[in-house]
Amino acid sequence: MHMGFRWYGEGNDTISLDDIRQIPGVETIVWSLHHKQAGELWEPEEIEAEMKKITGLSEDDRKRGVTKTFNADVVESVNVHESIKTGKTLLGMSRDEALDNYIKTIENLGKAGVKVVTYNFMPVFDWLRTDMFHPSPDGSTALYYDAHKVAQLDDPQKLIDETLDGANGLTMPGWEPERLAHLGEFIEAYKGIDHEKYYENYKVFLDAVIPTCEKYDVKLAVHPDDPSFDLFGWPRVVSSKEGIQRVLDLNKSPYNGLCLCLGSFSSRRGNDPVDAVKTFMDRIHFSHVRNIKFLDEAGSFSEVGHRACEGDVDTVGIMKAYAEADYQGYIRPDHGRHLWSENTEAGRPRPGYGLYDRALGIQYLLGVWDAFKYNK
Ligand code: DNO
Repeated sequence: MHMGFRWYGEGNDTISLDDIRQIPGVETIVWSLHHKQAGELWEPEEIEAEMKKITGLSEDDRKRGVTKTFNADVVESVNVHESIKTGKTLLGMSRDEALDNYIKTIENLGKAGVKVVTYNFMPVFDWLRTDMFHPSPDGSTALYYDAHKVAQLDDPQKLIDETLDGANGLTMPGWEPERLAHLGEFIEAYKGIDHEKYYENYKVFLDAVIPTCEKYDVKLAVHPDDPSFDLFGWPRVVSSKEGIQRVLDLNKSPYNGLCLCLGSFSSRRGNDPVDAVKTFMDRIHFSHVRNIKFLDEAGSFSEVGHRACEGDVDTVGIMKAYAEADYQGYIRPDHGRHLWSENTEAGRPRPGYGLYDRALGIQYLLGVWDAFKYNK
């Protein structure tokens, strides 16, 4: 297993590579070209420049005697253009054009040595919460989902505005304001697209992209829908064990795999994360391990620390399953709470992406991993 940490890049993250370097056990920097819009081609020079920053050391580092370096094996994410998800020309781009750019991007990443490319197939936007800095009982703040609030909303625009406001001036992947300015066009395009049609469009995507993944040895890893149920009448199809199985069956290549985020998957009542790890083990290329706590019958939840007893996700069972299978893929903690100096208006990080709780999470996950691994 390779432990990773998501980094948004120099000048775009509140956390430095040097700080991440001091978290014991981190091998992989999970990265992306965050200035790229969905559908854009990633050029070889841009890829190389970013990877060099991640895998190298500065002159100053060397002078201080720093020798620890990272690999840049995992990209999260290359986002999928809405024209691919809907099968229609959108924002001036046809499905074929978007597919060509995706395929060429995979080729360029593979040639540069990237091993795993993460993406999601959620309609219109990425993960959704109703409060980015919700107070927790211990004085920290965390991401929070109020099911009542979402149930009462029929127009997603209000939540989009609130989410962008809550981002603390930092960009959030899948929530690009330029793109979401076209919400009306998306709403039109998704009319009449049910789950069956969405699976069909998904298959077109996989069948187009997977041969290039095989050729350049890049594993494709889909992130479950977050939360794992339909929103605003748009179809979500990576939300349950059956849904995931169906996606894996759409194209049976081992390169069609998962970034199994256990926090997202667990947001749907009845989903069993430990069972999912065991069931899909040979198609899991990357995994996010985190915890949530349900707060009411409607399914509202708050994110909590990574320790199993803090919430409703059995993070011990998850790490046990990975350790017993001697999992060879990548793992990262996800969505830390905001702690200490991060928890002031001035110091706030990108929601869910502070330093301290993810560093604490890594130590917990590695502790559980080591306990099971060495006692096998
Ligand atoms: C949430 C992340 C997601 C994930 C994408 C994958 O914090 O796990 O944004 O990166 O859904 O494309």
